[in-house]
Formats: sequence, structure tokens, C-alpha cells
Amino acid sequence: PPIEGDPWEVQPVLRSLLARHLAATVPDSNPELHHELLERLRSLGKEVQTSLRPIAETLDPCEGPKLIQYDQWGQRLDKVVTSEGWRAIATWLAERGVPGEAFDEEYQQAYLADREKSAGGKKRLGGAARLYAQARTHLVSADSHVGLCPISMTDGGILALARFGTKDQKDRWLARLLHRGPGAAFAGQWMTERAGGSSVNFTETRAARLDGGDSTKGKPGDLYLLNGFKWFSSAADGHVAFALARTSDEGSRGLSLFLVPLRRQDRPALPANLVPECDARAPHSTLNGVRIHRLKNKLGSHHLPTAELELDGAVAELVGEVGKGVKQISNILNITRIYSASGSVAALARNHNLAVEYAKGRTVDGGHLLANVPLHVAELAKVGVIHSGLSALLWKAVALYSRVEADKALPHEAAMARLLIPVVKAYAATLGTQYSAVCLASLGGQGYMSETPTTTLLRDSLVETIWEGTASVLSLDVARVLVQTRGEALFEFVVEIERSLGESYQHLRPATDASKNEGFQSGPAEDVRDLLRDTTDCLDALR
Ligand code: MFK
Ligand code: FAD
Repeated sequence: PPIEGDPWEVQPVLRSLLARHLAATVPDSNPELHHELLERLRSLGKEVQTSLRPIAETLDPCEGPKLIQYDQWGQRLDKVVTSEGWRAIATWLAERGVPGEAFDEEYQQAYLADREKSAGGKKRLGGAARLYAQARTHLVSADSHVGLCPISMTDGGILALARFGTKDQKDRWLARLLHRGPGAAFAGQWMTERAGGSSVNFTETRAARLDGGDSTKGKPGDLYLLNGFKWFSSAADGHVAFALARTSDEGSRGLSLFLVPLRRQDRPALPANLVPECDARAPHSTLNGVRIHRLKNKLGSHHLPTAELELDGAVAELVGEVGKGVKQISNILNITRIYSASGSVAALARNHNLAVEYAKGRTVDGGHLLANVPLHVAELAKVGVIHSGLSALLWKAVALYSRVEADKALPHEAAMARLLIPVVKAYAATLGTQYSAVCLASLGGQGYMSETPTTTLLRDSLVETIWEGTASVLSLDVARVLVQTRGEALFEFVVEIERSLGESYQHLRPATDASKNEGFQSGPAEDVRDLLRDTTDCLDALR
């Protein structure tokens, strides 16, 4: 069997990119803190190998979550029971404070304060907080059976709440969502409906003011009743959701953002004279007008409970401004898209490592180890190059976004982060799955066996090409950014690429000159040089 390494050890490119980006963003270039963070990442990587992986290996895809719709008295329960292994993974992540030890006492204070832009909180990690937190999630991602999905939505929801919530909403929810021990709350993201997932302007769920007032004139924190159907919800066992619902008929501008507690006990105090219909209909139910129709039957992500939900008079609280739902929820989208991109890259890294290790032990025709067969090595090298390229793009985007979130980014950095997040999400999903399949085949028949991690990794990572936007939909988003920023974001990116291409070109020239003198018509160095020249020409044209 191939002997797998830990995710920190097997990704030299990750180590060098993080060292570089952390050095540039850790406050006051504090070398001790920088060193401490890298050391903690190294140790987390080791723990993934020694204790998370053995838990993950016990999960059986046939023992996914179950929905218990009724109790023995015929009362509606709609309780989701997840598998024991999935819960063990969640506990493992919680105990180690993933993401980012971000939620221990000290960090929690800094994190909350940072997000509320209070000067006092900008201490320890400052602009590096997100970068460090995301590095931690990256290390656990490929061994978590998509366990980061609810964590990512919760993470994004915390940001949306910190930015747009009322004081009362923050007081009731922020600490619970940030907490990472027993009793932690999780948040879902309810956007997709039957009529449209990519195009949320087809949203059918209606939001009407509980007090009967004009729905288009609600104030932040006002109570509404939601009626409709959410077609995909991946935190079906969560506590609260950030949902889009229609407050007027003006396409996507008629959508507002709502906080929807799944249980009645988590609702804010309701006026005594206004008993919601769902309470009157089922006085003993604990549910807040939410019915789970069924759990989805999926190709992968088998342990993640993804549900179809009916909203039948669910009591919801307006978050932020009426009609700004899409703009506000995009704060969550940017975070979940980073998690998605990181998940794709992490899965590819693990698959690549498996393929490389297998090649060191498998003998083929002529008695050669696969690791010494040029044709096979070229195949694996290609995967390695794709992984390195995606890693460079990913950590550039995360480092920039980390500064944006901490309110430390310059305008051109913010524009570049906005551009790169959909780009890396789309590329990582498309290339990650494509090259994960190459890795699977490089293990021959063993790669196709259910017990080998390659199969679960490939099945699970295919969803990255769909959720949080397909490549086509993200391309439209990129086009929108280019128009909005009048090309500035791309221009900045082009300048950066040119700078690094210029350096690479200088390094390569002596090699290509030498190969010419030796009479070679064409060689790898020349190919790279031609590629660089073509790329530079393209960049000139784009200017
Ligand atoms: C380990 C893995 C972790 C990942 C787990 C994820 C779990 C799965 C969860 C889901 O799948 S949740 C559902 C995700 N759904 C999508 O991603 C929908 C894809 N469709 C889009 O992204 C569309 O582009 C979008 C719905 C946002 C377009 O809607 P509209 O109505 O055409 O919006 P419009 O008018 O373009 O934008 C409205 C405002 O939001 C604009 O600002 P202004 O009002 O100031 O003009 C936009 O600039 C802004 N906006 C849109 N996207 C933004 C954004 N701002 C910042 N960042 C963005 N990404
Ligand atoms: P459609 O939007 O109908 O897309 C179908 C095809 O049309 C795609 O190929 C797409 O690229 C293409 N297309 C669409 N619009 C355009 C366009 N304008 N131009 C060109 N091509 C276009 N959603 C949530 O809200 N919350 C969740 O928790 C959640 N969890 C999920 C879990 C899983 C396992 C899965 C698979 C999905 C989940 N989703 C969730 C839903 C997911 O976000 C949507 O499936 C996704 O956004 C696509 O929407 P759709 O399914 O309606 O497809």
C-alpha cells in the first residue's frame, strides 16, 4: 500500500506560499509570531495524519444521515441524525479550533473586534487572521468528508451578521456561532430554490411583515413570516439559516436577507398579540415553521445532510436593508467560495501524493518501478504543476482577502481579491476534479476501489464544480467585476504577473541559449520561454 504523508509535509508549495504570505501580512513583521503560526500548522498537519485520518477511515458511505420525520405519537419531529463518524469528525475539528483556533477566548475577542472595526481588537493576527484560519481548514479538508461545508457557511454567516446585524441579533447569535465546543451553533445558507439556483432572481419564497406592515419598508431586526421552498440546504441539522426571500417583485433587487432560527426556542421574543400561524397549528412542535421534506440522495458528500425544506410561516428577522439581500449574502459567498477552492486544491494534493507514493512501490513491464518510468512520471509531474499553479492562485487570493476582511487592504488589493475569488473557485473545481481523475487512474484498478481514498475524494470534490456557482456563472461574475472596476482589478493582476514573468524569463534565458548552442531544435526550456512570450503578448493585448 502507498504510505501517505501528512498534508503539511506533502505540499512543499503550500509551505513556501504560506511562509511568504504570512511573512508579508503578520502584524509588524513579527518573526516570532510568524514562526509560531507555521509551527502550529506543521503540528496540525501531523495530527491530521495520526488522529483525524483514522477516524475518517471508519466512515461508511452507506451510513449517511437519516431524517426522522415523526415521533411515535405522530408528531412532526423533522430531526436529522448524522452518522457517528461525521459527528466524531465535527468534534475533532471543534476541539482543535478549526478554523483558525480562531475561536478560542483570546482570538474570539480579537476576531469580533476586528470585524466590527474597533481599534482595540486589531492586535494579534490582524490582516493575517483569515489567511491563518484558512490554512488550518486547508490542512484538514481532504480528511474531513466535506465536514467543512457547514463550518464554511457558519463562518460566512458570522461575517454577514457582524457587518449587517442589529446589536440584538449579534448579542443572541455571534457568540454561539463563534463558539467551538459542545453546544456550538451552526448556520446554513438558503439561496437555491426549485425555480433557480444560479439565478436567484427567480426566488419564490415570500417574506411578509409579522405585524402586517408594508414589507418593503421593514427596518433591520423586524420580524417577517417566510413562505416558500428551499431546494438545497446543507446544514439541515444546523440552528439558524441566512436565507434570501422576496419582499417585493423587483427581480433580485426585491430580495432581502433573513435570519431564520430552525427551532422556536431560538426566536427573539414575539409580541404577545401576534402568535405565528405555525405555533397555532402545532402548539407542541419545537420547529419554527420549517418542514424537512427529505434528505437528498447524492453522488458524493454522503455524510453531509443536504435537505429539501418547506417554509410554512417561519418567523424570520430582517438582516440589514430591505432589497439588499443579494449584495449582503455575497459576503457569505466570498468566504464559502474560498473554502470551496481550498477544498478542491487540498483534494488534488492528497490524490497526487497517493499517486506518487504508489508509483514508488509498483513495478511494471521490464521490472521498472513506476516512479522511474518517464511516461508515468510526466503524467504525475503534470498533476504536480497544476497543483502548484492552483495553490499559487489560491493563496494569493486568500492573502488579499485576509487584508480586505481586516480592513487593511488598499483599494487595488480589494479589487484584485474580488476578481480572484471567483476565478480560483472555478479553476480549482474544474482542474482539481479533472486531475484528481488522472491520479485515480494512475493507481490503476486500486484507484477505483471504494476503500482507496481516491474514490471518495473524487466523488466529494465533483460538487465543487456546482455549488457556490458553476464555472459559467462565475465567469459572468468575473465579467461583472471587470465592468464594475473598469478593468482595474485585471490590470493590477496583469502587472503582477508581468513582474514575476519578467524574473522567470531572465532565469530561463541562459538555459535556452545553451540548448540552442548545443544544436537542440526544441527543449522544455524553450517551450517554457515560448509560453512566457505568448503570455506576455496576451497581457499586452489585454492592456
Ligand atoms: C468545503 C466546501 C465549502 C463550501 C460549502 C458550500 C455549501 C453550498 C452552499 C451553496 O451552494 S449556497 C448557494 C450558492 N449560490 C450561488 O453561488 C449562486 C450563483 N449565482 C451567483 O453568484 C450570481 O452571480 C448572483 C446570484 C450573485 C447574481 O445575482 P443578481 O441578482 O444578478 O445580482 P447582481 O445584480 O449581479 O448583484 C447584486 C449586488 O451584489 C451587486 O452590487 P450593487 O447592488 O452595488 O450593484 C453586485 O456587485 C453584488 N455582488 C454580487 N456577487 C458578489 C457581489 N459583491 C461582492 N462579491 C460577490 N461575489
Ligand atoms: P442551474 O442554475 O439551473 O444551472 C444549470 C446549468 O445552467 C449549469 O450548468 C449552469 O452553469 C448553467 N447556467 C445557469 N445560468 C447560466 C447563465 N446565466 N449563463 C450560462 N449558463 C448558465 N444551495 C444553497 O442555497 N444552500 C445549500 O446549502 C446548498 N447545498 C448544496 C449541496 C449540494 C450537494 C449541491 C449539489 C448543491 C447545493 N446547493 C445549495 C445548490 C447549489 O448552489 C446549486 O445547485 C447551484 O448554485 C446551481 O443551481 P441549480 O442547481 O439551480 O442549477
